[in-house]
Amino acid sequence: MNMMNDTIAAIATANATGAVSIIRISGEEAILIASELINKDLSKKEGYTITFGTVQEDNEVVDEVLVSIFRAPKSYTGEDVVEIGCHGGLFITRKILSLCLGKGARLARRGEFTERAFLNGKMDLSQAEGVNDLINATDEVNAKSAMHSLKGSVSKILKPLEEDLTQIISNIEVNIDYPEYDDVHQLTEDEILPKAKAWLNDIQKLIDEAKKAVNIREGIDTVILGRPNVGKSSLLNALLEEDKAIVTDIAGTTRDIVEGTVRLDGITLNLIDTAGIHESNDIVEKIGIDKSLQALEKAELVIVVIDGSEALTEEDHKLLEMTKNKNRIVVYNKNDKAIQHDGISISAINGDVEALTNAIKEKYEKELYLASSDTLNNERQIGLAIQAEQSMKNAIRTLEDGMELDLVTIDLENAWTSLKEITGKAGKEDLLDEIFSRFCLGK
Ligand SMILES: Nc1nc2c(ncn2[C@@H]2O[C@H](COP(=O)(O)OP(=O)(O)OP(=O)(O)O)[C@@H](O)[C@H]2O)c(=O)[nH]1
Ligand SMILES: [Mg+2]
Repeated sequence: MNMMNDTIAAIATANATGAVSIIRISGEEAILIASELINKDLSKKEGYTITFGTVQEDNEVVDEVLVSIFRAPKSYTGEDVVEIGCHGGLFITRKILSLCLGKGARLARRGEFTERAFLNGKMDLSQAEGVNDLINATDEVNAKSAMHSLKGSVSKILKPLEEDLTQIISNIEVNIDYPEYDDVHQLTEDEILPKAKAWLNDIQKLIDEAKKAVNIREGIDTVILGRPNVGKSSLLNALLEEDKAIVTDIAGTTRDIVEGTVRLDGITLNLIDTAGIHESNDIVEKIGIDKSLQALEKAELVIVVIDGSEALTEEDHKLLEMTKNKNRIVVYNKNDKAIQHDGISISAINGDVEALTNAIKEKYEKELYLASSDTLNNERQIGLAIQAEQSMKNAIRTLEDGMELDLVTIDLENAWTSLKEITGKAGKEDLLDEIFSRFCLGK
């Protein structure tokens, strides 16, 4: 906690020219430093006030500024915080920061303001991650889920489970350590086992939902597959609304993999257009086809494109057979000159792909709902939930084997610790460093 006695400063706004910039100072000396900077006594100013002032250096005016004061503990970090709003030129902003440093502030490390907020109990770890996610959110679903976690949704969903566990663990501890207390209920294996199974179920549901939510936010790896010339690249271009892949009427146009990202109402697809699959003797094309097949292996969603203007060929049937156990959507393209087929029919060349995008949205409706509701939010949180799941499985096994209750508590405590670490309450310092180092300076 020693580090926290010093006063830190950083530019809180983007490293770019704008109308205004903000320099943020936090710590015991924040108000003193700002007072010296603008030659005004701010020591009596209350929190949530704004003061106009002039920054001077060697009797020259550097800038006119607005100084916002937040007094501990009612501030972002929980310490005294001053935000100096100056004109947004890079030179001016850096100048004022360096004047603050000259008056005794230390340059903040990346994410140090948020780290202090966490250490001062202003937010838990999942909320701090929410700050980072919100800053980096590129669409509404991401921003919404970041805002949820910023508001403490993660600790909220974990709370009932944690409380239940805490209660049972402490009950067992009392039973073991103070057998003479007969006013405390004596728990038995038979009572704990169904509870442990229910907890395991809760944890697994959390993991499952979170994985789906994270996946949909980060992007579903989607491969566009089909024999040559059916319109795969045309479909990629139609979905991306740009001419990214080369389209010609020559079979075997696409040889390398072409990628692009598309967002459909919050569902992100990482699209891969591939070489048309068929028997080929061309060396380059063969390599391309191998790449297509590798992409197929890894894909979470496969869009199988069929030329709807022709009858299905043997190659189409092979591809349908090859992908039948995959999560797939079959589309009939070229419906502008089509023989009618049952199923999803599109015209990539005319940008008429709504039947497909609707099918995708329908397929991921539940996940999309999860992605914008309260779930665990990232790989770190999910990883800890998986540890808790493992510990809970161990607890169940120990119970079923009829082992002593004190052995069961070890597993239950491990599960509890893992869950607590999600919000950082059982925190490890090195872990904190890693998370906070991902923050932007001044946040
Ligand atoms: N009429 C019609 N023609 C289409 C449509 N989509 C694609 N085409 C035509 O089909 C031909 C092949 O299109 P591509 O998008 O290059 O097909 P591909 O599946 O990527 O082909 P390869 O890369 O060779 O495997 C081109 O001449 C396109 O103009 C469509 O919706 N309607
Ligand atoms: Mg192509």
